[in-house]
Amino acid sequence: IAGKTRSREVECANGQGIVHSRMALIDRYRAVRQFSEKICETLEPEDFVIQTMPEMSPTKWHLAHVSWFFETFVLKVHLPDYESLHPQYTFLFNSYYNAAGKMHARPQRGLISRPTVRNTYEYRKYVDTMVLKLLGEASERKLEVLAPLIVLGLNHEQQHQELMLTDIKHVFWMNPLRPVFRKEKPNAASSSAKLKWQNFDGGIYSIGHEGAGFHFDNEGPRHETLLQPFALASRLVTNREYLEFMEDNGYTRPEFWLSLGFNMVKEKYWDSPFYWERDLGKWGMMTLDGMRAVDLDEPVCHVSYFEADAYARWAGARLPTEAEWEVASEEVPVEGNFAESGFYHPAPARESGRTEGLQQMFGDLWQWTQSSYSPYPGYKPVRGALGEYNGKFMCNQYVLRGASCATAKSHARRTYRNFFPPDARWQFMGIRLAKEIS
Ligand code: AVJ
Ligand code: FE
Repeated sequence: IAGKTRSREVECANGQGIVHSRMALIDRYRAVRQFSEKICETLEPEDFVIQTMPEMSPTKWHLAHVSWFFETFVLKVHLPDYESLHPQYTFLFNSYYNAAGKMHARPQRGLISRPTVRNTYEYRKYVDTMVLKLLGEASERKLEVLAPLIVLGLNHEQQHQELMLTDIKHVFWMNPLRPVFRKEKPNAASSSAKLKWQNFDGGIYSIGHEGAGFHFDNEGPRHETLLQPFALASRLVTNREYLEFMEDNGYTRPEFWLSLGFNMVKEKYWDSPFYWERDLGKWGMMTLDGMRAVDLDEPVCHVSYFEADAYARWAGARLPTEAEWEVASEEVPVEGNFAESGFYHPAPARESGRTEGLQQMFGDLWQWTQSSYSPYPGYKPVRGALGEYNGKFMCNQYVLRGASCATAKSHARRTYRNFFPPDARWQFMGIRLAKEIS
C-alpha cells in the first residue's frame, strides 16, 4: 500500500481542503463512521427504534441508511461480486432515491422491530469491512473514481449524525420522563455580548463554491449577484430578546406575521419556541441534558422560519438573504461550538471587547435566511440516482446558513446551504437579523 499512496491527492470534506493519499481516506472513513457510533453510546435499545413524528427517523434507521448509501453507490457499483448481507435492506433503507428502486414508507420507519439494533450494527460492520477492503485493494486509478464517492458518503453520514441528535431530542421530549441524553457541560457565568450592527457595502459579489475541497452540488456554480448596502447583527438573537417579543403579544398580533405563518400559529397553538414549557409561570426548555430553566443569554433556538421572520419584523429588522450572509462571512474563520464539543446546545455570545466582528456565524445554531432554496444559475444535478440528493427538494423550503452545535466541525462551510420547510422547528435553528442601510 505504501508505494501506491505516494502521490495521490484526494478531495476531502475536512474543511481544510485536501486529504492526501489512500491512508488518509481510510483514516477519515474510520473516524466518521466511529463518530456515528460514539453519538449512540448512551442510548438503550428501546431508544433506537421509535419514530415520534413523520419528519424524524429512528436512530436505528439512520445508522442503517448511511450504510445503505455506501452499499448502493460504492459497493454494488465498484466491488466485483459484492453480495448484500440482506437484499431486503435495499428497500428498507433507501430514503428517497427513486432511481435506486422502491422504498419503505417514510412515516412508518418507526414501526419495524427487525432488523434489530444488533442486526443494524452487524450491517454497519459488514459494510465497513467491504469498503475498507475495496479502498485497500483498489488501483490508483480506481481510487480516483472511488474517493469522491467515499467523501460524499462521509459527508452524508455527517448530515445524519446531526439528524440523529435532533431526532433523539424529539424522542426524549415526547417522553414525560424527559430523559437525559448527555450530561451537559454547564454554561459559564451567564452574560451575553451587546448586539452591534456591522455594515457592508453594496455591489456585485460572487457567491457559491468553487475550487478544491468537498461541496454539495447545490453550492454551485459560483456566480455573481448584486447586493444593496446592508447591515448584519453581530450575534444571534437571545432568549431575553425573544421573550420581549412574546411578552409584547408577538404571537397574537397578525401584523408581524406572514399569512401562512399566522395560520400555523393558530393551527398548532404556537406561543413560544419549540421545546419550551411553562411551569408555575417560569419558562423551562428541553435540552439533550433534560429539562432546565430558559437561560436568557443563550441564543433563541428551535424557532421556525415563520417565527424568525415575525420576530425580525417586530424588531424593525429582517432576515438576511443567503448571499448577504455568505458575503458577510468572508473573513470569519470556521470556528465555534460544534458537535465535537459534546455540548449539543447553543452557548451565549461572549463580550469580545472588540467593536467589529461577527460572532456565532458557525456552530451554535443554523440561521434562517429569507432566501428560498432554489437552484443557483446554471445548476445541474448529476445524472443518475445521486442527482436526487439535493436538486429535487428545491421547492417550498428556505435556506439556513452557518452550522449548529450538532454539526461536525469538518462538515461546516461558508457556502453550505442547509434547507428546511418554513414550519420546521426541531433542528437547532436560530435567528440573526439584518437590515437596510443607506
Ligand atoms: C439538508 C438536512 C435537509 O435532512 O434530508 C440527508 C440532509 N440529505 N440525506 C435531509 C440529507 C440526504 C437533508 N437536509
Ligand atoms: Fe440520507
